[in-house]
Amino acid sequence: MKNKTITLLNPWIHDFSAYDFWVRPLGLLTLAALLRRSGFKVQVIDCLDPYLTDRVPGGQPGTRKRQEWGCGKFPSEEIPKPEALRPIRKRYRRYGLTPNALQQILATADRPDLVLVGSMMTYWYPGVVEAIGEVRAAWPGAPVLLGGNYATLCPEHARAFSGADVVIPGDGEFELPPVLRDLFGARVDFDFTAIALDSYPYPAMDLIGRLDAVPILTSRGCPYRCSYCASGLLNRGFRMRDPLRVVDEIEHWSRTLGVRNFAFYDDALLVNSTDRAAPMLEEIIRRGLGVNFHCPNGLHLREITHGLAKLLFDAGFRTIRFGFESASASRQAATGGKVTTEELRQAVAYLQEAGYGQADIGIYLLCGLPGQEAREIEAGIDLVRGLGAKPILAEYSPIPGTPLWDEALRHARYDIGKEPLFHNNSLLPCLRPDISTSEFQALKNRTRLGLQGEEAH
Ligand code: B12
Ligand code: SF4
Repeated sequence: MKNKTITLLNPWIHDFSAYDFWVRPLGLLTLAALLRRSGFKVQVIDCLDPYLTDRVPGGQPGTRKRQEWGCGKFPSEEIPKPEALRPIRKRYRRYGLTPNALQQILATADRPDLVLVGSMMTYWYPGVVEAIGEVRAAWPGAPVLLGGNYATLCPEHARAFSGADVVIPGDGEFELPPVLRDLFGARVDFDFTAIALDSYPYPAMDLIGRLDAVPILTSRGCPYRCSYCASGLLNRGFRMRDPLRVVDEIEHWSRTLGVRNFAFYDDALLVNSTDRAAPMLEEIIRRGLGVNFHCPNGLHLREITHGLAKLLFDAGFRTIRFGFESASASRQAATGGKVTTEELRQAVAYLQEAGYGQADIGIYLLCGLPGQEAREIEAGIDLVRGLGAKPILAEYSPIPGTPLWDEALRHARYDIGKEPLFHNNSLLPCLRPDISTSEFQALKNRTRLGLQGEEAH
């Protein structure tokens, strides 16, 4: 496959709001590394890369407001809302490169033999459609394959509306080889062992020009099956890496790219902590890497012990977030039993002993679940604040195929079954109609009461 070029494209985000919490196209970069190892020439274009405009011929560097820990604002511009969102009284934006910058990048890139387009949130599909349109205009006739979470969770919608030639649900490393064989007429071997994540090459970070932070995965999937979560639909079981190989990877990026910030993208970073997180953290401390770690996804409170809390602190975990979701014992049990209130209490005490302050210990509380009353959300906020941690409201995004989906369909204020735009968490699609906007705002304000060092977003 030496003479074939494949372009991997990470599309724009179209949304009411978006913030770059270490957002990188890890799935596409993983596929790029596998394709490169099997002999293809690959190029990556990330519409969300804040530094990509520097490479636009004759282009001006984009406006970038980056924070010291490697996250920051995306450049953005207001765009018309899609028809379905017209009644929503919020501004709608395209986050990432301007279309003009993308057009220039496409015009000067090598014309590929194939384009692979990724996708993340289901309700970000208009950015996918627009990006595919630009690819079609720049490279007429080049085949376009679409994969990623939107393609996996809403395959029929993606087939009808994305404009891609082929929509491929599931993990690309398993699904792509037969498609590539049919397309190029030769066998493609990604040369990895399905169960062993350590047999994968490192994601092709070097194909992104400049990085403030690198995403890291120590595992894929999760052994739990919470009713609101898509992890079980997106992954083939729970696959784990050797913790020492993870530290090798962190050290590799820190040495070769000079990156000081790492964001764990795991669904279940702390699960089986004795065999995984604890040895990984001990090794990070032993090697004295001196880098910062962030966890934009919720960690498992149940795993926190006195020793693990101290290891997290000593190893440089700064932004720690945990999934608690609800203070209601019946909700905890009905949604999958991943944590109890007693486990929250104990974990927060251990984290405080380890040195974390109130603003450091972020506890996610799901809000807008089907049928959920305001007082359940309020009780969660008060409990978390009372324990000396920081409550963070996570608005529920209904996801097709999850156990809670049918209930979500019954409670939704919009036609979520037909239109993925309505899965958008910021629309709170399943919020009870008797919770008014001002009451919800009061709940949000309640999370901030008395908190020191509050983040600006
Ligand atoms: C990291 C992450 C984030 C990061 C950002 C990630 C990013 N790069 O954009 C942050 C923290 C910002 C985030 C935020 C949120 N997230 Co999130 N997030 C994830 C998470 C855990 C991992 C994604 C990832 O990189 N996985 C690892 C890589 C290797 O996998 P991958 O990208 O899927 O790629 C593989 C395949 O998809 C495929 N593939 C990918 N591209 C292509 C292309 C082709 C052509 C092919 C063939 C295959 C293919 O092959 C790849 C390799 O196997 C996923 C869960 C998950 N396990 O996917 C949730 C997930 C996507 N998030 C979700 C949710 C609900 C949210 C929030 C709404 C949470 C909240 N209530 O606040 C917010 C929304 C933010 C917003 N502004 O709207 C939901 C999806 C919701 C939806 N309706 O689509 C998910 C699925 C979580 C879940 N378990 O339910 N998230
Ligand atoms: S524990 Fe977290 S990742 Fe696992 S199924 Fe539940 S919400 Fe999803």
